[in-house]
Amino acid sequence: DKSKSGSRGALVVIEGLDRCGKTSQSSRLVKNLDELGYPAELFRFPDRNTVIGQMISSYLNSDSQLDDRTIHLLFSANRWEKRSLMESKLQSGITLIVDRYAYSGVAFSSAKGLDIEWCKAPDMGLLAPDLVLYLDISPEKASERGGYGGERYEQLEFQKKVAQSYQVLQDASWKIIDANRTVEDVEEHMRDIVLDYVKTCRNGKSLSQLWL
Ligand code: FDM
Repeated sequence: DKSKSGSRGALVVIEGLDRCGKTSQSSRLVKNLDELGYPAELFRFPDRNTVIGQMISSYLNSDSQLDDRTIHLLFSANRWEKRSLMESKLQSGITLIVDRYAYSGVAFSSAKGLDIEWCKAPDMGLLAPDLVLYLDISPEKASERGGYGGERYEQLEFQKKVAQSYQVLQDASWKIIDANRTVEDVEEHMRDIVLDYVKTCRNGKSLSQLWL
């Protein structure tokens, strides 16, 4: 029974380097789950629609300058401001597909040289994902995909450091997806994995907190 009452949705995070295909795969995943009768919604961080999100957006476009710790805390605050909304959606049975999360926060800031434990601290206590899908592609290959846009972090040397930082963050909730395959192959693979988790969460797996 797909509309089982009282059962929660799954919290699924999609991570990876810029140009790995995260954003289009996240939308396809939401559509696929919906079509199979499992309600799903897309979240994306940074969420540029809030006041904090607008400060982040202006920083990413280089319209403003902020020191590394300040922008790190804004990215984290941008997740905290969505926490209760996310929790209520999950509790109402909606699966959330989240395009970037705290792992991006730590990977990008620690790639600048900030201490990793310092980077993790502000995100401790956010909702922990049931599953993290890491779309794995080499920094070189990502940079060839239609080229980078003009945003602050879209440079090969920096993306190489981000890839190394991501490696340190992997834990038991991660699955590595080979993102070098066709869009359709990646889509199908992700859908199958996520369906498993959606079913597990419906059967009563409880929500936990990140990095505590
Ligand atoms: N980014 C994203 C961070 O540096 N920290 C964060 O916490 C998050 C969520 O912002 F370069 C970086 C990653 C990326 C940039 O992301 C904007 P999108 O996915 O291109 O909007």
